[in-house]
Amino acid sequence: MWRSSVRLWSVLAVAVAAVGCKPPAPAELVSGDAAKAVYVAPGQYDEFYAFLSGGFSGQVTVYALPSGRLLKTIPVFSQFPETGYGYNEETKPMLETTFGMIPWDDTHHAELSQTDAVPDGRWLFINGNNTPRVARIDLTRFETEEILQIPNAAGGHASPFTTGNSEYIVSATRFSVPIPNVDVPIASFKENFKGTLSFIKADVPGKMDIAFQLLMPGYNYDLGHAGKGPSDGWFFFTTYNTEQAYTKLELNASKNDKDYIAAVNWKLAEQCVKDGKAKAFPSRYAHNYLDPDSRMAKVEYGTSVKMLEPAACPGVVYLLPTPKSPHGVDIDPTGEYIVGGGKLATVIPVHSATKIKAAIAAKAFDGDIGGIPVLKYEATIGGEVQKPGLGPLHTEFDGKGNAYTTMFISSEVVKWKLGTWEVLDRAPTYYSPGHLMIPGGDSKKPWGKYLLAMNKITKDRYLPTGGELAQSAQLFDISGDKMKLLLDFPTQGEPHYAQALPASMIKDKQIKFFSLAKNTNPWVTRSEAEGSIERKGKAVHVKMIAIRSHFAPDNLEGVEVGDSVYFHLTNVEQDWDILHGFAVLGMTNAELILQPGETRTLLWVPRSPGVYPFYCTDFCSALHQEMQGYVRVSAPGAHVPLTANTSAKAKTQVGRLNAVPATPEHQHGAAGGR
Ligand code: K7E
Ligand code: CUA
Repeated sequence: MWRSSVRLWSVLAVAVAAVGCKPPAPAELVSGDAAKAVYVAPGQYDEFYAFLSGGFSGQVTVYALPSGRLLKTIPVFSQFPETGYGYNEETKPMLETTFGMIPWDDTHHAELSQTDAVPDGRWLFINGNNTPRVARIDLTRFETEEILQIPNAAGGHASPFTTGNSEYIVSATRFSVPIPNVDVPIASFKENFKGTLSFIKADVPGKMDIAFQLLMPGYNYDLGHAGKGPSDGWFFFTTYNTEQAYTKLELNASKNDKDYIAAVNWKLAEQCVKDGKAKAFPSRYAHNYLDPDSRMAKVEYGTSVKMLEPAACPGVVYLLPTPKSPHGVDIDPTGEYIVGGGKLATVIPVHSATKIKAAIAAKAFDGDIGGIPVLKYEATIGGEVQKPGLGPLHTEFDGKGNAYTTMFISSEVVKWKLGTWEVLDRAPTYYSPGHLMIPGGDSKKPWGKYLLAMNKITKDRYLPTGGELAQSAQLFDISGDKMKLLLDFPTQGEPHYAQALPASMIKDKQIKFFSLAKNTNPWVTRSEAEGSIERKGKAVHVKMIAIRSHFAPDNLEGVEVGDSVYFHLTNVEQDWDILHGFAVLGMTNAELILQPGETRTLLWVPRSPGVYPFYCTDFCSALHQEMQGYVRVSAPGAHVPLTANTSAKAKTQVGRLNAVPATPEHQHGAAGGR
């Protein structure tokens, strides 16, 4: 959600008051065949997967379109009880940062990986907005596999937009801060505060890293998009607060008639970095990676980044004046047009890639800022959409020469024509849309059949649910000349951006289970005979299997109050969708959920003597309710023999003190610099 000026908010307040009293959309607004258009009969599949940012939930939600059915939540920057992400020892390291473990962040922009500027179905990227991070989600597992922290940044909002072959994804600092971040007076903003634009190597799983950072003037950076076609090799970022205000921004950052879109020549930046023009800049940041075989996450810390100053690489960045506090910057499928979403502007300004290049060649400059040339507005502007509506934010494209822009204040989606700039159609939304999404709508080849508007206000759209109402998305058919509203559906968290692709691209690539043979978790238990209980000082390690419909071992004795009990469970099923759960009475770190073939570990420190039952929490068979066991906990020093009722072979290992592999915690603590 973007922040805006007092004026805007007062306009908004009026707008909201007005829309707030509106009755629900009259039936005529939805044409007779709308229900049929979104009805997916039982047993049928939808046409698209849509990945919605969960906003302040820190997650990604997966919906099917056109039905609007929720398929899954993918946890990314927040712990998630449905999968145990961030609770079990294997995935806790995913949430590690240089500030410690952060169990909750805010996600804004889902971004599919691309090949030749078209979504390719390999990965989905998403940003952590508060403590700047980017994540990679693997689309064969629907699981977060990698998270990289961005140093020298605060608020990773213009993120994680991708270059055409996902060579890089980017993250721009939202807030300028002292870089390095040291103790200075806030009033020294103009001297000491800077922004950074980070380019992140993203095309090799496990190897995400900061390729370089570009040091920028102390503005706020908002959104970005990569060029393509004639703008290939360039990356565009919106700025606001070019006033460099540090207090009462809603007033003080809305004074300038124009702010800038920063055009970064990333291929030149790459060359300058290769030529040694970037300086090593000591920086600490976490890189977390979930190995697909062991299914264990590890943290490594980076110690330095390459910082490129524009002065050291002339031509690497230009500023394009753009009215007014621009939010989105969106590039049309041909790559010729760069659309600014000037949220306080009265027009939608569109820069032309051809004109930008000509203006650079002709040095059509209006001075410079800290050595960064400012191009003349008239020299780069390709056109303006007149009277588009109020509060333009974000634009996507249908691949047929049309653009669609959300109007936050006038609560509508406006369709307009690229090149002639004429407004073709308007469709009301309910209410105050932020982002909109057309499958592939920011790429070279949009699948321009549907448009999803993600709205900020839902009063009167659904059955009320207390002080907070369901979040909302609205689906439009855009296959004809006029947009047709098809469906409202509720969403989780606050959806900002989303991306979608045809289901056929990834549905047959889904893994069905994890191979037990390939499971390299040091605590894997592949058969009942391998189950065991072992003590090493105060640590007790239990190796246990789960299978329909029992745990083995299922009776444990010899545990003492104050022990650190590690339950290492392996689900030995090798069959699609057969999960088991594991929960122990009084266990403070909650539960485990185990996908077939994987090992998961839970740490439990019992606080009082007694006998504690455990059971399976995922209904797995007719005898699921029989899937249970007991742990006996004795007083410290009671010396009850350590036993587990598995096979004879397993019992011979009971009490063994040596040759205990490191716990996941030890491993992650031992991870060094890189
Ligand atoms: Cu417009 Cu964070 Cu992309 Cu919200 S942002 S809407
Ligand atoms: Cu295993 Cu229920």
